[in-house]
Amino acid sequence: MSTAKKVWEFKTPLSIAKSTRQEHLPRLNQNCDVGITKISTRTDNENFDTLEVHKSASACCLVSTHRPLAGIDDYTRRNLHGKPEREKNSRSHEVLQAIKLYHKTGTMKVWSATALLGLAALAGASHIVPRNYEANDYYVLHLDAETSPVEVARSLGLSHEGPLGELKGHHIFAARKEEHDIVKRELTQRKRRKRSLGITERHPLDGVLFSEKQKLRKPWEKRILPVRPGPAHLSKYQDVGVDSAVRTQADIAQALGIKDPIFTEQWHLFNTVQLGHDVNVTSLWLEGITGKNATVAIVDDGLDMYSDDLKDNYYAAGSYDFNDKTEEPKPRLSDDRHGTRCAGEVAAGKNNVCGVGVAYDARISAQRILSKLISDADEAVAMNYDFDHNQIYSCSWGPPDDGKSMDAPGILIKRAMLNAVQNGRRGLGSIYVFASGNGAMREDNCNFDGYTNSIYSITVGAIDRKGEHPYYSEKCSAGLVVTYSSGSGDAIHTTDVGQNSCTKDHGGTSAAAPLAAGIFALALGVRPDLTWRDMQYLAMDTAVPINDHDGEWQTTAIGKKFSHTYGYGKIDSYAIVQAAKTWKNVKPQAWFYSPWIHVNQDIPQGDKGIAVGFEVTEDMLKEANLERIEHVTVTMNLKHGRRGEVSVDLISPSQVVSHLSVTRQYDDSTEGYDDWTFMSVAHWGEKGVGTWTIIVKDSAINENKGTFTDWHLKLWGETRDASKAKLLPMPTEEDDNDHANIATTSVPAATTSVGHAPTNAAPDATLTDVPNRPTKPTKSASPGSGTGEAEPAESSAGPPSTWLPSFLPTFGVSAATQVWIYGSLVLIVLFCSGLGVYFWLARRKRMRQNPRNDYEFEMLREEEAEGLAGSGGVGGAVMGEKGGARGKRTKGGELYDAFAGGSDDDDDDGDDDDEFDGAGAGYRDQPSGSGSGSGSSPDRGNREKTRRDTGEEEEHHVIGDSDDSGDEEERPLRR
Ligand SMILES: [Ca+2]
Ligand SMILES: [Ca+2]
Ligand SMILES: [Ca+2]
Repeated sequence: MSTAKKVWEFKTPLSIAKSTRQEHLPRLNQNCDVGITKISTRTDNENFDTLEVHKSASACCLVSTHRPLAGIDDYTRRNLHGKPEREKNSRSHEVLQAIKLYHKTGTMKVWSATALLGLAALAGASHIVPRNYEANDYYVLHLDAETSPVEVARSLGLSHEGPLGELKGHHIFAARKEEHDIVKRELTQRKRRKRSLGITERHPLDGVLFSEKQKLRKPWEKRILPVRPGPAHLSKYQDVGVDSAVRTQADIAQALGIKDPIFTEQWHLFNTVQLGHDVNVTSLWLEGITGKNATVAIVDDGLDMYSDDLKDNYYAAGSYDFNDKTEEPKPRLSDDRHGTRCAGEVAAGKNNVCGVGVAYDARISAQRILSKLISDADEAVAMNYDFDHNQIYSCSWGPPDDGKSMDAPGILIKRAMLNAVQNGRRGLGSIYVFASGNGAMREDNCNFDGYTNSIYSITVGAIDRKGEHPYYSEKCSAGLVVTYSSGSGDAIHTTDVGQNSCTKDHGGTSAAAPLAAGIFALALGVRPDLTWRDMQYLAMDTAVPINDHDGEWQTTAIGKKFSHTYGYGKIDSYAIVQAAKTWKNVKPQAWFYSPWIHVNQDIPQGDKGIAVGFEVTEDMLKEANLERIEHVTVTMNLKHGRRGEVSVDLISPSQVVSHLSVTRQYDDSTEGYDDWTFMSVAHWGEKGVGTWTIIVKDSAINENKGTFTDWHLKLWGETRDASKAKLLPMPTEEDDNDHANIATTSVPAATTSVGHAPTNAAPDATLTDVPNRPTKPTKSASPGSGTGEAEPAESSAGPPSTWLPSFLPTFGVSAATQVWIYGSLVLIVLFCSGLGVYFWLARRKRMRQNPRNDYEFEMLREEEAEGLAGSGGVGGAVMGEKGGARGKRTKGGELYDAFAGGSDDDDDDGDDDDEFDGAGAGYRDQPSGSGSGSGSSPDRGNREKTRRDTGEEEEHHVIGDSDDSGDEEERPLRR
């Protein structure tokens, strides 16, 4: 069908004309190769116009009408024989869109030969123009609302290829191949001229907000079943089912009319051997909940839409092949099997082929992006493809799981993902489901993957048919849930490429993510109005903790169990759908950003670490309109000789611990962390008020050392007042470049060591200081206010003394109290000298373990805490000792009793409270397993590195980026 002739018929007179406002048109391309073979306009009583065109992937189309557009909705697409074609709503939607857009601009011209632009473009995939990277360069430019892409194209000598998918204001341009970035050069020159000549007259280039030269890069890696040494016996699992369960399974199949030949092998749907180890879905099917009216997009290496098991549920209008630029994303390479297998798990039909999908009446579409080199621009379009109808995007791929990559999507893809949650599904938000990764045996961790640690994705890990953690499934603080996949001798049995082919070997976290996506489709089938955040709440709230004996679990502030291995537990289909039925939609999203907290201290090696606290006050959250937390992200910088030796933990005011980063033995990068963002879902539901402490450690004593530069805390959650909700601005490359603009504090460093740490490094804590005026770290923030750089104590050397641990809360101090704070600086000096003695004593005290985390704390005397507070207090918040300070409200009244606060919020903490009277606490890692040796380090994966190495970084140019950073629209709000 890709080259068939199509006829559209409109109940409105149509004209085709050349647009004068091409930004509103999908494509005005001089090189348009669409041929309109015949256009018949018949103006009968009903004013029909008929257009007949050759369909082609590359088209330019301008269509308009003289009349009100209402009638257009009645259009029908007909085939060559005049028969109406089956509606493909996405296509029709696009056609209408284009027409409306053009109509808005108003200009009508008599059509001419050059104006005969194909409707084909509108027909679906048309907005993806084939690219010729051999001969051309491609640029994506983000233009402001006043700027026409045509003018920009003219000004730069480029060819405007059309808008970039669903990203508003973004356009793609082609140019003759050149070594360098010609757009950047022009923009820079324009800027220089403007400045030197004092030009004020507006020029089209002044409307360019962002530009990026596109590069083809390797596709991301599939989360395919890792190959293990030794023979694979995946298909030989032969345990016999329990009789009663086998009978029940047969009864269910009969009741539902399931005759699919491998249904009985599909243990993940109904496990007759390990009872209860399945997704618990059959009762939903019996209720008639089978995924009807839900759509899942499989973003992968294609989908065999000619498989008898998939063809009935295949949704062609929402599908596209971004690798071969055709409308049919079918498998073309010998190993293009992955996407088809994933699709089968979601929605293999109930028929006589293979088995069934978990949502066997759902629709499935496909975006093929993993089979060839691809550009960020194309991936961005794929991630938003038909996003009003594609509800869930199932993604079983990402950066290499080699235990050393640290890579994230490029800026355009990040924008596409934010655009999806803001505008997809008509504003409810697209739901991204990502496989956590298969690198656990190489100590890889999903917080080193910018897709899985995005707050916009639901990260799904794996468990096997016995409910155990398979060796490959990556853990991290960003993992929300797990579900079934390969391990313990079996794998997922699903549809394969071919008309009637099945496989028994689908596995890895690749198989877990689509299963989760299918289950979420069941929930959407019942409640299509769930937002992207509602779905995350439901997944978190209804997941079932498993394997509670393995020591991975901690109780969160809202009484949930969280594990870095299993997230909140395994998905229970029945539970999540039942909860969805009566779920009350949450209020819009809000966020709070701390200023950058400058540390600039050496990271001690061994048992010690640096702990730095930041206190969040009630007022800050009020101002941010943030009621309760969902996600927490930490963006940070550090330098280190071997990144894999570093680990980072975050401790919340409620004492919930997130292992943001872990040590990785294969990660020998020397790049450290460069504005890398880690994420945690462990703090879901917390209020957020109190001290948040970050602890950075280098657990290996050797020649590889490092420095912790700075960090930045962001709390994301639900608004207090929904009427004041805002939309997050699109991310820019400059978002994290404001380090120096913020009022910060320096951190006094104290290191501590905890006695002998159990295998893992024991951490230590240090204290820190706090930044002053945490809100709005804008340039206006006056650095002057605060900061005293306390002397860095830096001690790793001495006798290990325990210090104030990380838990020193910081307190925000009002300007008025600053005066006395300065006075307290003196105390600090005294305090420091007393520390040695204190710790020596303190150390003897047996630290008590926090049952949840095995953290040990020591108390600080109040005087000490006071001293600390004073010191930190400089301008703003003082770091208090966590927990400490409890009763001590000092003069300023500023010390916050973080600990007590936490306990108020959650009863679970109760027993710990007493222990934290002091300020600091030694910090100890968990016993092996979850967090122990951790070190992580971010790098931007090879891809990013390449980008930088080649100087491409420079290709991202924003007019006014450094100098005239005026475009507020582009800057995220910092609150
Ligand atoms: Ca089937
Ligand atoms: Ca990984
Ligand atoms: Ca080291």
